[in-house]
Amino acid sequence: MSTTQKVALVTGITGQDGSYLAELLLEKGYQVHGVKRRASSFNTQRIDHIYQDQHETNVNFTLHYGDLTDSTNIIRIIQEVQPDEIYNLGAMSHVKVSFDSPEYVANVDGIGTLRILEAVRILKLEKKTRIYQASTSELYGGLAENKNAAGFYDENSPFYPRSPYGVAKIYGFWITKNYREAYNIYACNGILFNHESPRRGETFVTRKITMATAAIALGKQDCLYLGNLNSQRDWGHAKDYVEAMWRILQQDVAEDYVIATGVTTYIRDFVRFSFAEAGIELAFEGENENETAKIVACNNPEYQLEIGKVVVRVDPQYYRPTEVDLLIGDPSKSKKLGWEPQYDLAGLVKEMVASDLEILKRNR
Ligand code: NAP
Ligand code: F7E
Repeated sequence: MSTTQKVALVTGITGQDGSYLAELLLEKGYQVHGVKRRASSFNTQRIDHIYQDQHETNVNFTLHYGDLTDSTNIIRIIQEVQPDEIYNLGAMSHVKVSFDSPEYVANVDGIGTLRILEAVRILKLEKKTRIYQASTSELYGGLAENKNAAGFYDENSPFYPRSPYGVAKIYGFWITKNYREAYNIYACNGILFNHESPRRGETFVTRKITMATAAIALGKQDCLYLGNLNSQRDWGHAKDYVEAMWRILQQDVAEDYVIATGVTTYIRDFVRFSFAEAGIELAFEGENENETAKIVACNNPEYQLEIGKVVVRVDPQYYRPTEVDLLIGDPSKSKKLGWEPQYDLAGLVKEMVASDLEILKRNR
């Protein structure tokens, strides 16, 4: 290892963002350490390719067993690794599930952040370790009156979280800011709006839709059941967003940044775009629980689909006790980072649908 080689520690490395960030940091010449949870079945699918590549040379990529609910392993790993940068991406990240496990989410997503900050404070490493905290647009809660004059959420917009996930993450946000101010620790919040990819977990709405598009096109699924089609999200690509995380930690002064596209889209329209990507045109009718979408045209001769068949229905079991109706972020400040996303929504949908079609065809 060269003496100038930077060392990064990534919690949540087995997740969507962790896997893209690990690739980016390795490309940039970092030594990357990741924290993975012990599980009874494999949980490293998103990073196996990195592990295998690195196995040949076996120098720059190391995984450590650990959990954000356990201070002892957090302290030990940080002491062993002596990181220049820590990216705290580990979290129970599913908003709907957070209503079922609120205490666990508070422990992992809220107190887990404190454990990282406190370990860095206690250990007094020789290096001035920089910390990135994975904050979220869920902090805003989607209240219309809290948008800025231009109609966006920005770094100064008030927070009003609407789920145990959002409430836990707001603790993570403020404790990060407090450790920066109280102890002069270089710690930043990236307030990231939704970002997706072919590696997105299959129960988040975009991936659920692109997988169902592929499965319905190939005759493997009859119908896609969704919850609230009327909410709106500002969707970017995870590959672009991990680049922003890295840039946030390269600035002279530690600050918080909104990372977003500035464009918002209804869930219903994402469904439309996804099926259109496979050559299937849908028409929606009805409202709320009674809303459905049927096939009105299919211009892909590969797929044997019945025109008029209903392929999307609403199932209220996917509704949330409190919903975030609208998210749209103001990316103005992120321009200071020199950050420009490479993907737009069309490019994102195209890549996700193509990937899911390929996965399902391979497993035919
Ligand atoms: P993800 O795919 O759900 O990944 C979450 C990661 O956290 C996984 O590696 C998971 O491990 C790990 N994890 C869960 N519980 C843990 C625990 N108790 N201790 C240690 N690690 C634990 O999430 P993501 O989409 O990559 O998001 C990364 C981070 O950004 C999260 O903090 C999320 O809340 C935040 N965020 C995401 C978005 C978005 O749109 N994707 C937007 C804003 C903020 P397993 O693989 O073992 O489950
Ligand atoms: O839901 C609606 C749902 O679960 C998006 C996490 O990464 O981004 C993510 O949180 C919208 C909501 O993401 C279904 O009600 C309709 O309005 O894909 P989602 P999320 O809740 O926005 C933020 C920024 C994070 O920080 C989180 O970690 O889609 N929706 N029907 C549905 N959602 C799901 N999951 N499943 C449905 O069937």
